[in-house]
Amino acid sequence: MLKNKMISIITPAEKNENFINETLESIHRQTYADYEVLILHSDTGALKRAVGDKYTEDERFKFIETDHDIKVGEARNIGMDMAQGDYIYFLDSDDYISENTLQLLAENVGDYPVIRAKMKRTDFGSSFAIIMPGTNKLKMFSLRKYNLIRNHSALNFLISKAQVEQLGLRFDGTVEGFSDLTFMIPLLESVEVVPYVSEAIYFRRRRNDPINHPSLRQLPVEQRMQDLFTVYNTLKEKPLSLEAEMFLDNTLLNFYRKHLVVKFKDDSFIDEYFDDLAASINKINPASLENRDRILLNDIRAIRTNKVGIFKRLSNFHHLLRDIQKGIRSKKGRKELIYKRIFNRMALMDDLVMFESFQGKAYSDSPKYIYEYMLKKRPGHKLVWVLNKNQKIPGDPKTVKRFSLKYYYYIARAKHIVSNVRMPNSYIKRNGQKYLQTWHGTPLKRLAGDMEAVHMPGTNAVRYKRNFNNETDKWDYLIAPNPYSSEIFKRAFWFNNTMLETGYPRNDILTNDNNPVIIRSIKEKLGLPRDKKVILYAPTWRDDEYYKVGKYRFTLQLDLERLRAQFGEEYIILLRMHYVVASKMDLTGLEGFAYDVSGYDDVSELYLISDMLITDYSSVFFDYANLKRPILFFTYDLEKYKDQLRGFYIDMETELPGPLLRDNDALFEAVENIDQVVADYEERYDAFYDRFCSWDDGRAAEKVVDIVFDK
Ligand code: C2G
Repeated sequence: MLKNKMISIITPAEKNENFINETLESIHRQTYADYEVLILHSDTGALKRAVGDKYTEDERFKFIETDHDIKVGEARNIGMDMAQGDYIYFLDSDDYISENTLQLLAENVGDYPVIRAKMKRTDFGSSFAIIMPGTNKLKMFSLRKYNLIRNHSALNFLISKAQVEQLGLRFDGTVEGFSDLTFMIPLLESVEVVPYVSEAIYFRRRRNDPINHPSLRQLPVEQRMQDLFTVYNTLKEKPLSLEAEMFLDNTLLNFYRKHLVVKFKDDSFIDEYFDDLAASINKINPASLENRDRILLNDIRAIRTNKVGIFKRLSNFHHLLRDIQKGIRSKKGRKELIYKRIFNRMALMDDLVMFESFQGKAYSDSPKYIYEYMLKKRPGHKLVWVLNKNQKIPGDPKTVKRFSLKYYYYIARAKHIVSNVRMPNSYIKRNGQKYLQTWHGTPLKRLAGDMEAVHMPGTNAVRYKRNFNNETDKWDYLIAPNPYSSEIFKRAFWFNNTMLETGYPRNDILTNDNNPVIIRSIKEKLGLPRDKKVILYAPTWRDDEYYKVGKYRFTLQLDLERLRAQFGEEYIILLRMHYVVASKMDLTGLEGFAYDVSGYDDVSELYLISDMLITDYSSVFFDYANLKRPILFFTYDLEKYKDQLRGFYIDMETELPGPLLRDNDALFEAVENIDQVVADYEERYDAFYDRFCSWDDGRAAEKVVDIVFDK
């Protein structure tokens, strides 16, 4: 019986070369063998080479060459034209199905023209799931059958080819989003019931790159809106059942409430799209508006009577209400409300510059050096610092705590903002405002857009990248410390504003102040002995070791007792934890040898006074190399860090200016024989220096200020 049911699986593959192997593998593993797979791609030669013999030698897998710029709907139409099966099944080339999905569909379809099975969302990287045997009972959908078009998609329906041909079903090949509706609505209109089998599972991969490789749902709202209007208007031209109409109307109204209302904050968006919106809203069946709330109905009335002015006022008023509702819930919310509604409407102050380093945790990094240069060379500016501790700093500027009301006041009014990390998501970049992002290190670990998975608490890859991209869109200037970073930043931050290829202002002192007098004065400030050499231990943080969001754990693997026993006569050690690490160190018994300098503001000054650096995957070594002093890499968790957490841009084994040391024994041996290590790594160090330090000439702050602040 099953023999007669050949299934044509239609799989458009454009731009999914990275994922398709798992898709094909899941087809290959099916317990049901009577199928063909139509794989559509613009370069089938390359695709075949990429997927390998297993599929190219199996004649059920058919590779069909298409134009490169056709949309998924059009590719599926081409697939349907070529399909030879009794049934059609759409499988996207970044998704996969469990082993018995086709079999269950084929066994249960009976004489029904269409059957549907279960969808599950899965994260990038998840593998095949084991499905527990279930009851295998069919559920029947009749009036509610339209609700089976989850996410507006034709996926995981097994559809009789005869039915498709008889109805002349096509996808709308002109749109990216919602194209399945032109296929699905007439199909479901033509059947009384749709059986549903919950054991046959289709896994939808949650895409992790909404900026460069968005899934259809991740496309910009403007585009999805236009697509929805096109499809909605086309479908509404023909007579429809009330249920189908209500399903379509709901789709439109939900999209309006979820996405358009947010966009309508901006009056110019209303001006641009009001007419298109009105054209579709006017087609809504009155039955779909029953039992809707007043706010929505008022909006709809204004749209239907074509009153743009009233609609704008309503929209502004609703946003004000929403802001107030959101704002009054918390102290921070109230401040943000005042920020958005009051401070942001006051004029920008042209002479005001706001500085921030590591979220107000320190007076440090490039913002500090840009500030100090401006203090000296650019009088006439009002300079404000974000500092969470009460501390006195040169120039005695106004200081504000991050997230205080004054902080919001200044981020609203400052003409210039200088920061080395991201601003809060609530920061609204104003017209005329200039945002100089200094960033805080040459990247070794993969950054933002280049990250595959995100292992930090409280977020996921999609949200992380979206938020990050919203932030980088606000940057007018970004400092690159070297050509290597410039290239990576452009890509990983999606950055195409002004790249300041100047080197790092924070490294100016490594050139200008590398002398005994300054070194002695810093040591005195820290209360360090003068007669001992200094080792600086400055590791980075681990994405997956934390107490809570933003507070990370660090377990010291360095054997301090042994270090003192072996090297205490000659050296002292400074322990410098990353600024997100919240663990406190207990150095009892190690007084006079180990010093916790994690709270010291400026790590650049610590570089100056150290004779040797021990680090791991922290960007500190790129800066430290300016001093041409020895660097050791204590990388006891290299595999985990590299493969599971982040991935690196450079080859740690061959490109670093010092040795990788996996345990305390190896580390101690290197410290013992440091002169030999230096000699062994001389050539690599020179190459490293040329590649990463050649822009740092002691004048970076000056160059940055000259470009960003008119003389
Ligand atoms: N830092 C420090 N002490 C440490 C580690 C880091 O003061 N023990 C400071 C240094 O200025 C360093 C910066 O924080 O350059 C960034 O630290 P990384 O360890 O490199 O980690 P991260 O904050 O994740 O930034 O492009 C750079 C990356 O974004 C890395």
